Amino acid sequence: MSLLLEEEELDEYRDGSVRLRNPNIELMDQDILYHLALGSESHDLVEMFGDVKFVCMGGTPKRVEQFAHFIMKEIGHKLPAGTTLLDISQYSYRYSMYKVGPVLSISHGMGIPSVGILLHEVIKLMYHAKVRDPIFFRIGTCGGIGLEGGTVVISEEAVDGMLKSYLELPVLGKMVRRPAKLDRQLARDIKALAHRDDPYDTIIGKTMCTYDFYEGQGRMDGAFCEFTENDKMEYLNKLHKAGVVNIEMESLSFAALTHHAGIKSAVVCVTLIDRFKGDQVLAPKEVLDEWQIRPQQLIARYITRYLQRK
Ligand code: R2B
Ligand code: URA
Repeated sequence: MSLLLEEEELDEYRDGSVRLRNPNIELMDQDILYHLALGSESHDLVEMFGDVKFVCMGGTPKRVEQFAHFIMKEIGHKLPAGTTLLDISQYSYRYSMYKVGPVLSISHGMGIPSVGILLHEVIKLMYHAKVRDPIFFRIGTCGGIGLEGGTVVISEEAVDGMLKSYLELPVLGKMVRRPAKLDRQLARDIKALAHRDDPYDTIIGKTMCTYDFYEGQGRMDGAFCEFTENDKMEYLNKLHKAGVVNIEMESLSFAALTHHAGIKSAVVCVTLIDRFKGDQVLAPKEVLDEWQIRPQQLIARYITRYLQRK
């Protein structure tokens, strides 16, 4: 039997604190956030993270380090004299995490399992640190469908490779489904920050999230391919007709787990390729690097405006 979890009542969380939905955690003597190299007893998580408002995730350690430096400049955050930005999770050898005032910048690796493990631990981190109303962003890359490389896509919802808008996870031998919902108002607010004279488009659309980069995304250049060019184009056209504008590998879990925790979230990715035109990512490295700054700039604008309003 599959279980679609109902819309939950929010009453007990009106103060904005993060909903864990796990009665076991508060009964534990300590909670080790293993993949972050942090623990609820070994670290003063309220002191270290209590002022966090924004959690920004990206695929690679390098990109999130760059984002941390970039956001530091944008919000005018000053580090104590003689200190530099530190990878807080360096000894996990799994994920990288940087803190710049109210902003956490964390790498999530590739794919649903990797981002899912991280989200469990970061959501618990928010809970232990008593953070209220955090906003989570995924800042990433994707393939576009009928979009030029360098286009910025803000996801309105995430669907899987079968166009289903929920995450499915086998738990104790039963399939658990969680709706992959993103905050539509947040998506519109981010879109409103795109500049009219930006030399690229910024759009809102549906995002397909896959379990694989090659066959799962209809690529013909993996180690295996058992379909034809026609089959592929038929599938991409079907996606396009269904309103899917981009393809990546984390949004389904990101949307489902943040929604389940009652956390506002958005996914903003830049396209590296138009999948109607090919499978291989051919743009030169300098071009790819410039494109990847675009979603960072948009989120930085959101964060800066938000902090100015405070
Ligand atoms: C986008 O890029 C990665 C694959 O190259 C994957 O993490 C994703 O979602
Ligand atoms: N990331 C993906 O998952 N797919 C692409 O085509 C490009 C980046």
